[in-house]
Amino acid sequence: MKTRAAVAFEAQKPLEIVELDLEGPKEGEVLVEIMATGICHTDAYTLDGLDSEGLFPAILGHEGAGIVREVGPGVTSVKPDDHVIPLYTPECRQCKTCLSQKSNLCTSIRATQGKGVMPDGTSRFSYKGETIYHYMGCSTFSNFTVLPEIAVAKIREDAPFDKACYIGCGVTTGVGAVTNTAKVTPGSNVIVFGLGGIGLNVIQGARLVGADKIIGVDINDDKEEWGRRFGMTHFVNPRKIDGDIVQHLVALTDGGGDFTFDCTGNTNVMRQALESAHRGWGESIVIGVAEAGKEIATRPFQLVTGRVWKGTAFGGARGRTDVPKIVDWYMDKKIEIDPMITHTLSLEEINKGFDLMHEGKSIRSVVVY
Ligand code: NAD
Ligand code: AHE
Ligand code: ZN
Repeated sequence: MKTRAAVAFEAQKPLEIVELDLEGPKEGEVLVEIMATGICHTDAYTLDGLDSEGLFPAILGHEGAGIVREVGPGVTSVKPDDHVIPLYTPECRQCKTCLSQKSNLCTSIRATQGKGVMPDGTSRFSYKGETIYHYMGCSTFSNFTVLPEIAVAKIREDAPFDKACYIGCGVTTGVGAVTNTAKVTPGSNVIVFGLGGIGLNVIQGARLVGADKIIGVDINDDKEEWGRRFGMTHFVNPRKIDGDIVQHLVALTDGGGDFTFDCTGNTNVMRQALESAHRGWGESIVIGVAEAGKEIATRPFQLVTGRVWKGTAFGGARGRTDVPKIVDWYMDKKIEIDPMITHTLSLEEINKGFDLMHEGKSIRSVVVY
């Protein structure tokens, strides 16, 4: 069949809207009509050529919601007309990691996913006979995409696609980092570095679990109002304080944050986040994705004196199990999504979504097909 998609033909070039060829679902796969997709900073990072796994030409996008239109042989867990969210972290329920119940990092298809192909080693997308790679197993910047059955979460049908798509990455990552990874306890002091599409969800997650001080740190003053809107109690712009940001935050929290989160992807900020965690017990969670070749550093003394450095992917969520629950939280108004979707665009306008993100003018842009 044909599908309309925004294709990343090369790094650092705008996406091009073209009609391309899509093969139907094979065994264990489903064809999904994507109804809406968010644009996450990770899409921009890959398009900018900063992803060590980045492949071109590819169809980016990993934050979508849509409808199953066809299923391949052997598919049992979803059927045509089901509403689904694609999962870049699938849940096979059979691999060592899924069975361990210790992590959400299902390994069953990770190797082929990182190579831009389906589990059988081939791509379903082509343009003028040339292979186009899948991205993060999702490729939601295409109106139709093919996904492994284990990489879709069935969701309730009354959830609006243009909001539910954000649960495909940003919402789940931010809220889940608080509830699943850090397990933030009521009354904790929390410090969030980077108040974008992820950081604001960490803030609303911290509010949800009853954190005490919720301190937001961002170099963009416009983010103060956004942070306060979702529960932030204090705002710090590191460029506007006298002296060192870590000392400033340690003083503000009487010793450091019980939990700190990096939502910037900047390795210097990751160090600041670790070092502003409380001596003896503070935990710092890396959410941001750093560009290829970057490394983190700190004095080992920071860990010797009890701070814990952790990371999280997709907020530690087991997609098929947890994503439908997060959709319920949204529909039951336990968490907010609508105000964070600052821009709704057509597929033709998708490059504007990337510009708005780079200019710090959007929280989330959503493309509606
Ligand atoms: P975004 O562009 O919406 O937000 C980033 C924010 O960080 C902006 O508000 C920006 O002003 C702020 N910032 C930049 N440099 C800063 C600095 N030095 N100090 C303080 N603030 C600074 O991006 P996003 O969509 O929120 O994504 C944030 C990061 O999370 C990215 O690295 C993205 O790739 C990553 N991410 C990771 C996961 C995961 O599963 N681990 C999931 C989604 C996104
Ligand atoms: N491809 C990069 C790694 C990128 C990365 O860490 N991705 C996160 C999700 S970001 C969503 O916006 C993730 O899920 N990581 C776990 C995984 O298995 O990819 C690189 O460095 O090669
Ligand atoms: Zn993302």
